[in-house]
This record gives sequence, structure tokens and C-alpha cells, in this order.
Amino acid sequence: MKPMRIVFLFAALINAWGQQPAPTKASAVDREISAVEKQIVDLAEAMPEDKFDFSPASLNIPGNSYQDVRTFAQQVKHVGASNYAIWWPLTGDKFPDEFLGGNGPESLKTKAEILPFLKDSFALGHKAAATLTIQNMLENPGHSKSTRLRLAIFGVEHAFDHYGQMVEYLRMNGIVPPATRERQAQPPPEPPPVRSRAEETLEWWNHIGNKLIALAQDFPEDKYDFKLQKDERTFAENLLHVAAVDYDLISRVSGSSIGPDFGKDKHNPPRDSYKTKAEVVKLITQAVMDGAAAIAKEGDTGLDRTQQFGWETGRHVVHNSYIWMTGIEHSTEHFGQLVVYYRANNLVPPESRR
Ligand code: NI
Repeated sequence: MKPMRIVFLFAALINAWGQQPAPTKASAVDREISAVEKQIVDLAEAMPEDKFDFSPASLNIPGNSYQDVRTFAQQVKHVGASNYAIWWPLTGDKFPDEFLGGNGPESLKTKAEILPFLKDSFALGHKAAATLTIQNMLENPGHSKSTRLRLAIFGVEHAFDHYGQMVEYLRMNGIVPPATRERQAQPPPEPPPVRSRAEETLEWWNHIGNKLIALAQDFPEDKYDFKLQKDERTFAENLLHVAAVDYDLISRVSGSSIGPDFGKDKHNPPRDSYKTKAEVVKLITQAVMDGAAAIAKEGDTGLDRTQQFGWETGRHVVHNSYIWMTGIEHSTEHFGQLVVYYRANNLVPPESRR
């Protein structure tokens, strides 16, 4: 991953945390506990009272081995009892004898009795998370063989294990789990509006145009007359040439002469007329801007007008959209050439510096 991307990633994470202070160990773990708590409490509340004693064994699925699995009520009570067993060592509270055994107190039978037990067990989880610090998280509390951090996180893992089973219990009873229902209730995101063809053309025109301007502004002025071979254009002449071709195409599409008079070779303005880097930058910038203005002004109607046009591919009657495409393609060819000039001078082009 490139460094810039990492910066963006961190920026996104910081944004996700909002403007709140940096999370502590306690708050980070507490957030995990809240997440599983919401899922599992919502699920238990969504199961009807009369289904609390449901077990998949009652479905008599051919070849099943569900005989000895927990009922839904036992799943809920097991999560609650386990939460107490796992998190109690962190708070130092006394573990009630009646909570021993995997399924919690025998006395709790109805949905109305079981749900408060579940919720209270998560309240203990929040209390346990609040005790965590960077200093104590690797200590083993009491007689535990696990560290404080391990216990805090294990409660979350264990609850999610049973959440997955309980989801199936709900679906076996024709109930869509609340988390899925919430997700389905969200309206699908609106697709962005389709842009006009002129807007699309403008995007590509500006894209390559801005890349050329960036090179023109960035390249050292004392290397503006650099070229690799004696019979090719220099760095400056390439830019002047692109600007001149742009103006030729803009004039054809607009039906009137636009841009400066470049003299006898209208595609190759003399370097003498544009002596400084500032003058070259100004010309290529103006050409890109004038082209963009013409595309925007003519719109889709302009793109559909036709005229005689000759280029490397031959002479045809073409749509103006074809002429704009020719300009974009032509600019891109010269952009590639200028990038080579960068590398030939042991310089890195702006785009590759990230
Ligand atoms: Ni050319």
C-alpha cells in the first residue's frame, strides 16, 4: 500500500470515530460488547414467548442429530450464565452458586424472566470492560489462567458463537433475524444520475488537459528545449504543438477561427513566439480552457453535428464527438512522450510521485 493511501485510511478511521477523544482499551472493548449485546438481545426479543422451548430436534429432520441440543431458552440462558462466568473475574464480584452449570438458574423459565438475566449479564460485561487499561490488560485476574484482555474478548466471541445458532433457530420458525430485517428495510442507494455525453466528453478533455498543464508547470524551464532525437520536437515544442492542434479542432467544431494565429505551420507554433516557460504554460492552459468552454457551450447537440474531417484515419464525414475524441487521443500521445522526457532527465513525473 502506498503511503498516501495509508494516510487516507487513517483519515477515514478517524472520521468513523467522529470528533470523540481517542478510544481507550476499555472503550474499544466496550464497543465490541455493545455490538454483540444488541444483536443477541434483539434476537431474543424477536423470538415469540411460545417458541422459547423450541429445539431443532422437534423438526424431525431426516438423519438429524439434534436430540441433545439446547432449546432456544437454554441458548439465551447459557449466553447469560457464560457472560457471568467469563467476565466476573475482571470485576472481582462474587459468582452466584446458582449460576453454575452451563445453562444458568433453573428458576428462570419464561421469556419475561430470562431476558432481564441476559441483559444483566451484559451490564456486567460493560463493568468488566471499564476495568481494562493498557497497564493491566495482560495480567491474569484472580486464579484465572487467561489475561484480562483475553477474558473480555472471549465473552464477545462466545456470545457470537451462540448468536449464530440462535439465528438458525429463528429461521427454522419462519422468522427473519432483526439485523437482516433492518438491513433489508434500508432503501437501496440511489444510482447517480446519468450524465450527458457532453459532460462525459468534457471530463476526458479536462482529464488529459490538466495532466499536460501539470507537466508544463512542473518541468524545469532550463530543460524546456530538451529532446531525445534531433528530428523530434523539444519538450516546449510538444506542448506548443498540442495547444495548436487543440485550437485547430476547436475552430472546426465551433465553425469559426479560435485561438492565436500560429503562422505558416498552424500545428507547430515557432518557439520564438513563446520564449518563456510562462508563455508556454499560458498557451496550453488557455487551449484546454477554450476547448472545455466549447464542449460545454455546444452540449450534446454540438456533439451530433457532422462535417468533413481528415486525420490519420482518412477523410470522412464525422460527428463533432469524433473530433473531440481525436483531440483527446492526440493529447494523450504527446503526454506519453513528455513522460519519457521526464525519465530521460532522471525526473519523476508528477503523477508517479505519490
Ligand atoms: Ni501530434
